[in-house]
Amino acid sequence: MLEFVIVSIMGMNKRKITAVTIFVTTIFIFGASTVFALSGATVPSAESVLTDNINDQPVGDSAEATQSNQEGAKVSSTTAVSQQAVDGQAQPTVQNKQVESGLVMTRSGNTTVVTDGTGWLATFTDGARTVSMRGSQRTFSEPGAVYTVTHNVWVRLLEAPFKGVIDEAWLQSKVSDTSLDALGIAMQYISGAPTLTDASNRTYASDADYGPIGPDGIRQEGSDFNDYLGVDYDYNGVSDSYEIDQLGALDCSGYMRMIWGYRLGMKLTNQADGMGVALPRRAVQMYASGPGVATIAQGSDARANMAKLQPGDLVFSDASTDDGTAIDHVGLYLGKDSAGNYRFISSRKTANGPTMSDIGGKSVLNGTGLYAKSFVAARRL
Ligand SMILES: [Ca+2]
Ligand SMILES: [Ca+2]
Ligand SMILES: [Ca+2]
Repeated sequence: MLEFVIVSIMGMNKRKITAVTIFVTTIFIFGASTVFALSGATVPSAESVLTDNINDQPVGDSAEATQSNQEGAKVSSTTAVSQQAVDGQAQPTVQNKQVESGLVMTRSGNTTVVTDGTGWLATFTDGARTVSMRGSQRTFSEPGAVYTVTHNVWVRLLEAPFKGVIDEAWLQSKVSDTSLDALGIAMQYISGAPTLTDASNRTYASDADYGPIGPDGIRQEGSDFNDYLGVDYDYNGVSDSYEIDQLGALDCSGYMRMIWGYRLGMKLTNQADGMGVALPRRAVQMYASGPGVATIAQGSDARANMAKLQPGDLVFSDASTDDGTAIDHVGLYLGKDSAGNYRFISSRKTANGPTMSDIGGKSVLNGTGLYAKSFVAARRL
């Protein structure tokens, strides 16, 4: 790891050296295996998290995307844009340009890929707020994990779903941003993660449980982000009280709401229908009506489309027959692991919380494990 960092510094400009230096310091202090569970991140207060109305339902549309190659020749193509996330106001127009910064934008399907002199820099997806971008190389691991995930992809959130126009100032600011991204935040809840508290001494990250053990001896679902925090949460005037026996616990969908909602500020709802703008409580609802776009649609051959996945995508499984063929599990795709498998992280009963290890089923989408066989869909928020 150290060798990599030194090589990187030699090839970087001054601003990036600063970012990498911070990274190196973190490694020295904490060790590479848990570094991503430890760095600081913005922690909103419960009151500051969005509780807006979500009755401004977006209007579906499809739009014409225009692109040109580096030489300036115009190429037009029709691009299907998410019906949920595009409000029909703006027509996506991507103008490839050899800008001052040397960035080149290229349309590919429903994505816009940005490259610079070094190569791939970022990928924007029509209708999605998440942007994957190049950053320092990281290794995701947890105590006892046999397989790790190493790559240089960081996942950032746009203020609004992407409509085809790249804000270069935003992109530049995020490329040099060393604050924790969605993947880094996700690692703050794994086994062995340290307890982190906010200004009011409330624990906002730690080795999370899945839920309390029920009368049947099995860990119970039902632990949402506010149960973990021990705070009542207001949804447009309707308060959801926390349950004291679920303090410090996150079930699979509660874990996603903690990462994307409480920590990153995405809208949350207590309604079954997220209307494409808010993250509902349950996995099945997140897939059906959460923000962003379904990058792998339920009903398609999900396993044949795994190559479409990007780190940060929500991945859904129908792992239990208790609810029939409904989606019943959600995880976060991390990337290809050290064995070349499509590895994700999710909160589950057997592991008593979030894990990227093969506890209670392999945390991979390919192969013959429980979650591989039951993998049915993906959504990019
Ligand atoms: Ca609860
Ligand atoms: Ca099911
Ligand atoms: Ca745990």
